[in-house]
Amino acid sequence: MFRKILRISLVLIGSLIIYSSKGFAVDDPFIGYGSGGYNGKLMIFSIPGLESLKEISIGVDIHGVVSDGKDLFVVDKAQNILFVIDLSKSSVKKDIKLLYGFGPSSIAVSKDGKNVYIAGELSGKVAMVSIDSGKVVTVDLKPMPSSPNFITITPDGKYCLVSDYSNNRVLRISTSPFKLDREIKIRSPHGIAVTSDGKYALVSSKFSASLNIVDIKDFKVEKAIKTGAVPLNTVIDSKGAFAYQSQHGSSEIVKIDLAKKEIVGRFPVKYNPDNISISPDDKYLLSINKFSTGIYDKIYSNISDKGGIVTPQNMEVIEIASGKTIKQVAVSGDITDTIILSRGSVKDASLKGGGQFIKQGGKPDVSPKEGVKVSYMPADDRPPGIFDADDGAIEIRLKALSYIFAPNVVNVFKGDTVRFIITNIDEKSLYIDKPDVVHGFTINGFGKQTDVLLPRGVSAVMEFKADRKGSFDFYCSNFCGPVHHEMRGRLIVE
Ligand SMILES: [Cu+2]
Repeated sequence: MFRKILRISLVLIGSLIIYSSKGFAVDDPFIGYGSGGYNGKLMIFSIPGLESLKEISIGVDIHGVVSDGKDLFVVDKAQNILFVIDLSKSSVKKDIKLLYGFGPSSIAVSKDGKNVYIAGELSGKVAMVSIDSGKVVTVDLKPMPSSPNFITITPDGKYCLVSDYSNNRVLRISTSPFKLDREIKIRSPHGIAVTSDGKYALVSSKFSASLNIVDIKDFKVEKAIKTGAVPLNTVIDSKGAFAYQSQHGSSEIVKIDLAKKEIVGRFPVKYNPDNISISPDDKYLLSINKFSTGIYDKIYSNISDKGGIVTPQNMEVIEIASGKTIKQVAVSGDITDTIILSRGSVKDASLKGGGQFIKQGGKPDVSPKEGVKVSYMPADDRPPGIFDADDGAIEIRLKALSYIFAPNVVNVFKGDTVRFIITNIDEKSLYIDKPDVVHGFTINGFGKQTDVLLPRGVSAVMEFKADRKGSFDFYCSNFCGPVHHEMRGRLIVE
């Protein structure tokens, strides 16, 4: 009798959970899309409820998400591929190979969806890709080396605007003919948003702590507004009245009145936001927060039985009118970019509610591996360098710290078995006293063999064959702080 009652109660509780979670998602008017970074996924979720609707495994390190209203476009920074995703089915319908070593990090799409423009952070190039023919044309951002890591397009489609952190400049590139047109000096530029009338570009300057209002036609800074600490990204509402800028250092979103060109509000977030997006009705802000220190301690606490603390990043939805956080969830991966579309415009019956992002006690979700076994060992305290191991492998003992790899140039021969032993050696300073400052390690061109997380207290070990000659950039693939993008090095296979 008791068992029967228990069983009936469990069924009732179960159906209540399913009912309420389904109802919640159906009620949500918007759908958010996030490129998941190192988990290789496209994450699809409801707004404002932040219920997971679907996750699609696409590649290795997924960045940039834009839409022409029909399709979605994302890039794989580790594999140099542009993916086209059918919005009505939420599935990949086309992939276009970019150049060897291109290292795409950000994308923009023309209004008609015919051309996609891609910033090649690792190669210093910008590409124009014709979606129908798959033809790729590139321009070099001279003088090299340059590091274009953010790109956007003007509403008339005439120009792409690109941030280059290596040369402290923002470039204007004309789309027809596709060539470098003008440049302007802005210190440590990051995200760019363009007003809907196409007059102004709002450029975040990370280390000048400002929002630069750039007149696009004359291509000069009209005004720089001091906003916060380490501003990264900006969005503008649909009426062009207000802009919102994420302050990575001071953990807030700043609201700017564009007519008055002054700050009119501040929304605290937990913690250290990067990408932000706004719902089409201007009611909700979505903040991608890179650190969750103390909020989700029970999730990802140990990456392996050897230890190594990882805590997940999170997404936070703010209701703009009240300034209140209405939902916050832990997320898998390192979400790099997001967009929000209205539910009615997507029309995909395969998107269902009831999904959960991360369960308590869950493990971090990294992209699938090929031809390599990744393991973790207690932190390796031997000096860094390149050594011949007793078993014939080339052993590369690499140290990762904010914001460099040592050594940052690694030479091997084709055919070598390379064994990377990578250790996060960060100690206390700036952000680093947060236990969740975790680096990542991914080699462009060897993405399926690498793409690992590097928490403190353990060393990641991965062994694979260097089966191709060439120069391959490696980079930190998990957001670790203000200079995260600059944490790079090179594997040379001779
Ligand atoms: Cu890092």
